[in-house]
Amino acid sequence: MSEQDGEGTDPVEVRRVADAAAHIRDAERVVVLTGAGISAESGVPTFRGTAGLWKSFRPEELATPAAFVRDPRLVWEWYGWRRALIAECSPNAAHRALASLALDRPGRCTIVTQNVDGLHHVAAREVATGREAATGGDVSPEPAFPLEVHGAIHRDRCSDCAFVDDAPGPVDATSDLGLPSCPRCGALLRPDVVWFGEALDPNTLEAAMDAAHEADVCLVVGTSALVYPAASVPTVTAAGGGAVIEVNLEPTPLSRSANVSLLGRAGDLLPRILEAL
Ligand code: BJW
Ligand code: ZN
Repeated sequence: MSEQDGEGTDPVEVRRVADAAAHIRDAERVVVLTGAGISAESGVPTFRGTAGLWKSFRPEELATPAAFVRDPRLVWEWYGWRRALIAECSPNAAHRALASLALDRPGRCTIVTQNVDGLHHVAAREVATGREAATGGDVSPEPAFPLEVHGAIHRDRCSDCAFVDDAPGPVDATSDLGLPSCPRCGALLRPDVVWFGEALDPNTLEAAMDAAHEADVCLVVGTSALVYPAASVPTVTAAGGGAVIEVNLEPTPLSRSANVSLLGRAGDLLPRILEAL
């Protein structure tokens, strides 16, 4: 769609939005895979691309277990900066559209997110609260809570034992003494995220792959689809005969094989797909 066409008037895009909606409408089960692009319009930086985090920071110095062993203060400084940035961000129209989709299909729509920002959770609570106010009845946000396959940045976990908890507050990374330590075993705490070379939580990954396997449609939003095993979610659905719908600003390795590929902002396109259901 060119700018002068105005939103939603490009005939190819209008047809693709309708096709995407038809796939979702006809599906018994839907799995959604989201990546950093869905939170970009909320102000959370993506990883790859011209404005991505990896342009300014080297992943192997910050997002690997070896980096944490080598320089925990540097890693904590980076995560402290990202925690503070994310704390100022709110869900956008794309998060809310997906929360609505999942709340409308309890048990039949699973959101799998690679994001560690927690914005899907916030959107689920907001949309459920809005529905409670409108209906006067109880609406649980739980069906819209995502499987967070790369963890959650607002939690700490022990680098040695199984201790995990919400982070109590900012970390002072200016000295080794300021770094948080485990109340159980004394080892260093680290952010509860999955770094390169680390295994994903097996139960969360199994639930994601089961949802991908059972789904008739996989909706893929705002991911470069480069990082495995999360990038397998759409291929698992496709291998079982399901359709893949992709929403991204630019083409990805998935685009050519996707049944519907929509190029544009998730915050514009997802509400339109939902409206067309
Ligand atoms: C918009 C938009 C808008 C923008 N609207 N769209 C070769 C070498 C080394 C390793 C490997 C290798 N081959 C495979 C591996 C394994 C590796 C991997 O996949 N590497 C590839 C990069 C090659 N994977 C792993 O290491 C994983 N673990 C593993 O495999 O374990 C095996 C094991 C088993 C048993 C024992 C031990 C090990 C773990 C991967 C962990 C990834 N971690 C990170 C950091 C998380 C923590 C943190 O946040 O700090 O996860 S890396 C980073 O990438 C982050 C993301 O979740 C992940 C995916 O990125 P995402 O979400 O796709 O973001 P971008 O930026 O790439 O894309 C954004 C997209 O949005 C773009 O396409 C834009 O166009 C689009 N967009 N604005 C719509 N408004
Ligand atoms: Zn511990």
